[in-house]
Amino acid sequence: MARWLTVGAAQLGGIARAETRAQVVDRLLALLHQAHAMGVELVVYPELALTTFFPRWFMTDQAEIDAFFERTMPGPATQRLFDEAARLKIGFCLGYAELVADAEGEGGRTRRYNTAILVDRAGTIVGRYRKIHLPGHAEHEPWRRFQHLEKRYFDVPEPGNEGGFKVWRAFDGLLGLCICNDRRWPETYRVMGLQGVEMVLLGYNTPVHNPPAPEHDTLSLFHNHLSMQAGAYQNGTWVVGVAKCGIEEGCEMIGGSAIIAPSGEIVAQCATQGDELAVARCDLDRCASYKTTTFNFAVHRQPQHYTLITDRKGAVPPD
Ligand code: ING
Repeated sequence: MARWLTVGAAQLGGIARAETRAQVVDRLLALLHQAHAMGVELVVYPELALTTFFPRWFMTDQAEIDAFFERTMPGPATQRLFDEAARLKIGFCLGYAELVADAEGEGGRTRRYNTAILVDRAGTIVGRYRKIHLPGHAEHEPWRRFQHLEKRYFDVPEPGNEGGFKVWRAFDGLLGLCICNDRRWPETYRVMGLQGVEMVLLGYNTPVHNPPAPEHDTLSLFHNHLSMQAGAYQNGTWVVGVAKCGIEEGCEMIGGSAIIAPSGEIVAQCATQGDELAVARCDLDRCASYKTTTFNFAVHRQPQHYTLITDRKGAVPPD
């Protein structure tokens, strides 16, 4: 018995600041058509796939910042992506900057999220995730070769109906979403693992150079795969990680988009730094081999010994 899902990792090369949404959507559609030619049923696009990675710049004019955000999804620029995907009966995952006026559950305040959606093969949004682990910093730090101001431009969602690592029944399986820095934190996968996740979809924009820790730069691709492969294996789930990469406005970002099996093995990978589709036929039933044995959570976990994980934020060494 197998539950096959043919997945396409739709990697993007750099998006120039001046590139219009229409030009970007043309690139997304080109990858969608490649996917259709290969029998792909689900296409995964990167984080913030509609614009350049704008948190690399310090901006103070809110109108300039908000130009990078979407107020509706689908919106004027993305409607044709939804229409074509539905026509071809291909689902997709798309990362974008989401501006929510009078957000419910947020006391009516305007909120700005780093968001990803899951769209089914009929073109319906069946899942939405707002990035929880926002890396970087909130104030201008001119010592850096480039900024990483996600903590300035995005809000962390409140826990509740919209906030959190969720898993949805879709594509005849259990699919979850996360975004970029989330993939480095084991809690991300485990919270979804505790909901039975069979495939985690994520996009990332990861500079090769990390200003606070340049000694990590040569390991950036290794850390990328290490994090996703560990998350996959330790939770018996597929992981699809898709890069926005290459040189984007002078900033070099890693590629390495990969489709990873519940075994932790990379079964497909992009090999360029540009727009490229990597495809794999994924049997969702392969998750059971791990979820019912080594990582049978109900049998083996001992949460009474894990309380520090939720009770404590920063590390506190013994006296
Ligand atoms: N980007 C990076 C990421 O987590 C980063 C930020 C780079 C953190 C290198 C640590 C080291 O992949 C985003 N957008 O989260």
